[in-house]
Amino acid sequence: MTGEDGSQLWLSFPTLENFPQRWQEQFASLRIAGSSATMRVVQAELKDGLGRLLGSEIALRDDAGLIVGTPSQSQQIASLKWESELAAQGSEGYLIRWANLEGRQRLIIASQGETGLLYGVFDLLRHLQMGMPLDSLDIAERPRLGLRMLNHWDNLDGSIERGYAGRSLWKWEELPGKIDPRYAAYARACASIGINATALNNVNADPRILEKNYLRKVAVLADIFRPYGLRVFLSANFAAPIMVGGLKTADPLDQKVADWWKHKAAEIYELVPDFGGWLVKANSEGQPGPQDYHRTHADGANVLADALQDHGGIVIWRAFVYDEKVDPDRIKRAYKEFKPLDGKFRDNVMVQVKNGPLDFMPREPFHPLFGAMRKTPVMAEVQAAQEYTGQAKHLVFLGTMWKEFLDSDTCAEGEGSTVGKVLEENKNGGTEVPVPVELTGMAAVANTGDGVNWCGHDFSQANWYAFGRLAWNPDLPAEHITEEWIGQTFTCDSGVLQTIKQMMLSSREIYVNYTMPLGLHHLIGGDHYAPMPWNDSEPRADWTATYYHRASADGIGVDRTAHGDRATGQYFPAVAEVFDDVEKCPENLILWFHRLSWDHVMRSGRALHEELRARYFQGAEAAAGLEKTWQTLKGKIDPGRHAAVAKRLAIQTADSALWRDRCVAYFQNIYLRAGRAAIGGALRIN
Ligand code: GCW
Repeated sequence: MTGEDGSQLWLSFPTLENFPQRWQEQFASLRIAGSSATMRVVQAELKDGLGRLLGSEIALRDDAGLIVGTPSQSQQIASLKWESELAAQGSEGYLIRWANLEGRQRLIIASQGETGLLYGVFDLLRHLQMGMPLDSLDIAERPRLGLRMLNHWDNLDGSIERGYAGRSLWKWEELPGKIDPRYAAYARACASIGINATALNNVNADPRILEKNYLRKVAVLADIFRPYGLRVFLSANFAAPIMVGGLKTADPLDQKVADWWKHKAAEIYELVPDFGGWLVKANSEGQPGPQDYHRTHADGANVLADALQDHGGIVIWRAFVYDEKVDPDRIKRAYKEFKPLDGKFRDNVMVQVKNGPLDFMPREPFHPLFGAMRKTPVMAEVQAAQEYTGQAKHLVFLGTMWKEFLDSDTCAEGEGSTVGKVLEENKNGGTEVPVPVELTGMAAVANTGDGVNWCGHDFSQANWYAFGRLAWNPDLPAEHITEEWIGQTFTCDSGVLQTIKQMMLSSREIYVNYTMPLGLHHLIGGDHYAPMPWNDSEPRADWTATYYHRASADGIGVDRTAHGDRATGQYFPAVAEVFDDVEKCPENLILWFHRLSWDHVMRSGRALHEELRARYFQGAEAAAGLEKTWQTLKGKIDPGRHAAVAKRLAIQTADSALWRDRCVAYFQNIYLRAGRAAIGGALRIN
């Protein structure tokens, strides 16, 4: 029971009980080759982490039981001749193995790169803490995706768009002079789960971030993050050449504009030599973009990419667009705009696509652009910030949702082309890309803030954690991730761990049930938190709720099948066929793709209107169940965090009941009106 205020995240390393003496001796001494900034971090983390786990001081000795290094730094490691295996793991991957060196069994952490060593260190610490077997330790790990990135929607004034955990971690007004200890703590937390990139500012970008005085502040953060293998990206406002550059246009085909971006890139690289590149939201929700000049998204991305090319930077261009002119159905628009641009982007452009075609709903089908962009590297964007999933007031573990997404079969190349696999393929079709990262990746909208426990809800930390682990390996089971997180965050006591694990694993489905079951979506209003299924007046139709559910006397849902607006046709045929067929379509997405009558018989045998009602009741009851279950853990979790979580669970119980009552009343009212109309009709016929 440690980390009472949650500030230590999953990194509190409480002393291991009953740790066998022979292991105690094995890990009591350490030898680390190299003295770079990263190696200093490697050493500090091992000394500190092991020291806490073992409850004793760790000595640095030549004849140590644990040896850490790259073959180029350490003769001992070079002598093992693991080069080809290390090459296979890459500079961020590592081996952890036993080896007999100079007459003694030693545990080795080896990598080609120093960041790989750091990742190996955190893996070993996790292993020890989880009480995993040590005799047979033989780990070969490498990240499956090149970019494992957080996107902060943090504004320069310290506020956070869709932030639910306090104000921004970045104290722009204090930088570059004053350094908050949280900066290094943040980089460390990211490194502990393999996150290697961070975009510091909101995609609704204030162009001033590109001005010299801000770049100097950015450079300080980049310097702090670098030893942890964390590279900085910035969100760029497409109209920056006008807004901070004094030009009259931001037309991407204008030479002066191209030159402006080139100069800007050069200026940034002088301050931040390993700058990652620009993340861009363009022609979306009022943001400027190339279409303002009748140019395409590719034209826009390419002018920025050209500016970064010589420096090894990349452009991450978001596909979150939904121009009303493109299609009456919002969910079809991004595909229609981006699919024709496949092959038209520079080699150092990645297109970033949200997991679903709408907007981070509690459940969506995967976005049809996954698997469809054959010649463009596509990066996935998920949202750790719980904008539509309870805003850090509700316990919703998103690992299961992201697994569902990553495991979805796109059928792009026959069965088994899951989103995870599609993300892993390096799509730069044979061309040698002169960028320092593999152009594959996944980003999460960050859920961090400056509150004590970083994420608002103690359980929201698990979403940050799960994102890092899944971006490292999309095949990791959600169960495994929850065990790791609980074990490191709360306790390895198996009874408590299993109880919390069940709460976490069921939480997303519970949330779906009491908010938007059966494929319903966007039943919200302004703040995206409270239920508002009746919401029919917003500045845009596609911001209302009624635009999506279309509930009326004759039924509910939108027909997006081949008989309807043909959204299903954006998927590969094998997938489209399933979604099209009301019998085969997964019931949890049925009202996403189908319009059904209220009497439609569901798989349970119940009529749709009954099923809907039952789901809402089930969901709210299960939410109350989470609260009750947590009460059984009183005394087994430290009191501070137990009370904090209990408080939020009480809010969740109350708000889930509100969701249930409002939605059931609203839909029932429409259904009952339908019933009355039917009776009325029948009477008339008679
Ligand atoms: O989910 C929506 C949010 C906006 C956000 C936008 C986006 C940053 O409501 O706040 O803007 O998505 O992803 O660009």
